[in-house]
Amino acid sequence: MQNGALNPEIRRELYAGMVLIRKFEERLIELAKEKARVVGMQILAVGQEAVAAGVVKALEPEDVIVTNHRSHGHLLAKGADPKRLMAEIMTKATGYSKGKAGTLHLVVPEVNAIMTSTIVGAPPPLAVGAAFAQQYRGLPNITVVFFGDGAAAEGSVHEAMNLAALWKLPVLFVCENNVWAGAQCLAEHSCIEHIVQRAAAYDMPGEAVDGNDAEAVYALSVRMANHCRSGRGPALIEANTYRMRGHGEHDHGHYMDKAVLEQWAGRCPVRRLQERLIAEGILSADQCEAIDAEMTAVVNDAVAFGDESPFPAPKAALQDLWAM
Ligand SMILES: Cc1ncc(C[n+]2csc(CCOP(=O)(O)OP(=O)(O)O)c2C)c(N)n1
Ligand SMILES: [Mg+2]
Repeated sequence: MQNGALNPEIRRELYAGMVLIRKFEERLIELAKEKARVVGMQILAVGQEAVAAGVVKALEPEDVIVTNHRSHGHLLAKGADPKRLMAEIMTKATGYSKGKAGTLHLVVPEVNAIMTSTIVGAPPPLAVGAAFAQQYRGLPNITVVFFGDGAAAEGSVHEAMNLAALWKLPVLFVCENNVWAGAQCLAEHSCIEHIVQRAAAYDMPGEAVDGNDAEAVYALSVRMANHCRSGRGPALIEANTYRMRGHGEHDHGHYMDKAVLEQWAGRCPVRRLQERLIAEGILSADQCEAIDAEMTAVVNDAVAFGDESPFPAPKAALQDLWAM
């Protein structure tokens, strides 16, 4: 169990982890502009890296994560190999699901990232199932589920919270409140501004956090993960952040207010942590540049690996099928 203390090593790892996610997704922005380079929607979490980095840093390797359509950062933070992740996003045979899942159905069982469901509201019930298995088997692990502010309005999420609380399941619900659900903002579909208020209805602890502050997210996540691990049932974190791009790269977000976007750009989680670590002498500017170069190289290698890999053979469509 971690104690949540922010030692220099953890702080540097939080920073490096966010830089990797940012570089990986910035490259996807470029690739999405190229015809047929990446297939399907590219749904990115640029500007939301602190949530992925901070929450996952609080976990043990055997802890499970279940995620949604905005999943790249969660999976990279959990330890997915950037090469195989990029290959899957490029639908190549060397990807995690042999190129059959693509970006929207990513799974990385090796790191216990067992499911990405793009059905809005589906991940929480799946997480309840995974947590039930952990409890039933007497495992010391927890399941974390990431879902959006839009998903929070789905009935399935309420059922999942109720059952998890009733059965005291080790589920950490993480609502990544980025204010938007497609082209709809929170005020249009929710009578409350803060999803965390819902925790009381299920008799579980709930706390909101600045979702653009990786260190704050980490500290709260350790506390909440320890609660879930102790057998006292689920907990809810609301990480307040902002969607900095359209819903996906196909969406130019014309309905978003540029002034608000600019305000949030000023709270970039990567730059904020960089400035803090430099000011406190935890990292030098040169070390930050070295991390930048290292992560750029990791992403370059991932793209090269994807480019060099073949598409799945047509006959692969008939393999790995499961029928009752
Ligand atoms: C059941 C269902 N309804 C609608 C959609 C279409 N859809 C995909 S993502 C999305 C918005 C989800 O918003 P939120 O949960 O806040 O996540 P965010 O996209 O902001 O990360 C919608 C409506 C879907 N995939 N599944
Ligand atoms: Mg949202």
